[in-house]
Amino acid sequence: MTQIIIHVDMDAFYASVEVRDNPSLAGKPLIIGSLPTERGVVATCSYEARKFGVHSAMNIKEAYRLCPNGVYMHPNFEKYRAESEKLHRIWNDYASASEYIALDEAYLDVTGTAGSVAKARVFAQEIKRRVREEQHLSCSVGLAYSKTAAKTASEEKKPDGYFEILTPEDFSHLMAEREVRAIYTVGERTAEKLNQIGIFKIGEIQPRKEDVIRLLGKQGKMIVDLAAGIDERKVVPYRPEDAKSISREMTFQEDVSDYEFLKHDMKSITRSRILPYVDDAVTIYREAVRLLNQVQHRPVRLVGVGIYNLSKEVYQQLVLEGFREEFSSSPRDELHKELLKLREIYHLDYSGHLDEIYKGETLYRTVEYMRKKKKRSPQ
Ligand code: DCP
Ligand code: MG
Repeated sequence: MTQIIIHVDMDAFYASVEVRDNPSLAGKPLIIGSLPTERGVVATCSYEARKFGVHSAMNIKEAYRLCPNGVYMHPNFEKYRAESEKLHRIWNDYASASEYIALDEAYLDVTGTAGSVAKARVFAQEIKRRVREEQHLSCSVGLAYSKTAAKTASEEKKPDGYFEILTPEDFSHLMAEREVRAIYTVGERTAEKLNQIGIFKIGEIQPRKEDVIRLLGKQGKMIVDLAAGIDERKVVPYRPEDAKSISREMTFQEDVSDYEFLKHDMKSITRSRILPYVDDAVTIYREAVRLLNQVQHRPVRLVGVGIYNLSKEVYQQLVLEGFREEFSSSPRDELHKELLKLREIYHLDYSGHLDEIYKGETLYRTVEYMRKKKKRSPQ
């Protein structure tokens, strides 16, 4: 699987938070939204209320008609927002990137953090356990190869559910008998258009894909893919700091006429290593060089360094002491030393530009220059 994605969705979120904080509500049909005497709608309701047919976005008068013995409450957004932050913190422990969809829902990219489906399964169970033990709430979790499949999976066994969809075939098989509306991006109007050409179920899309594309153009193409379980969308972190990785890469300029280079096969080689606590550029640089030295040297078009699974380290103080012992000089001096070595090799003088290089401003230009220089006078 190229991606391993977990989708988490809290069960009856607002209602569950209220029940947790007021156990006398447990087991009762609870409706969060307006009071029956007011104008308004249902935000959500407990699963007990759902048995009466009450659901989100329903007019409150209609809800009251269906469920006159329910408990009706106003929402407390402050409380749900605070709760949501605590949940995000738990979920974040397992993901390299987290995309929050609503207060109670997120896509977690666990491709790199889990490394295998078996481990991702353990993550999913741990998330459920921690949400239960630490927040006293229940959630439903889906594990899948894509975002769409993960979301579908988390809805499959609600409440307190867990479900996996591991291949596009499993996805399209599961969805075959469902209405086209169940496909992401298919709204009421699109569904109507599909119905007009005789397509009602998801399983009917694939055999008539040309018709669907003719009818809906670009969106049609996407619908055809989604029905077949093809969805390569990435988990997009809501805030940059939620991406616990950082990487920089540099593509070297090459003359188009440099056919010698273009003849080489374009292969990307990745080497990685788990490091104990690091928070300085010099250590990262040295590790990167060590890894670079492990690969066979050949013409290179792009070089990059990435750091994953970053965290805010609580033991920072302790580690900084060790850091000082190890490096008698500052990272800046270390960088200077490295640059002096490069100067020897490339006959380069950048004294006076150290500040700019250190800040990364002229790094690109410097590296490009070094590359050309080396080409002209091979060592
Ligand atoms: N919400 C809302 N209005 C809606 C839908 C939802 O105010 N039309 C709020 C209340 C929900 C929360 O967002 O508690 C999360 O929405 P979900 O769709 O995930 O619904 P629930 O978590 O309440 O229930 P479920 O168990 O179906 O996920
Ligand atoms: Mg929910």
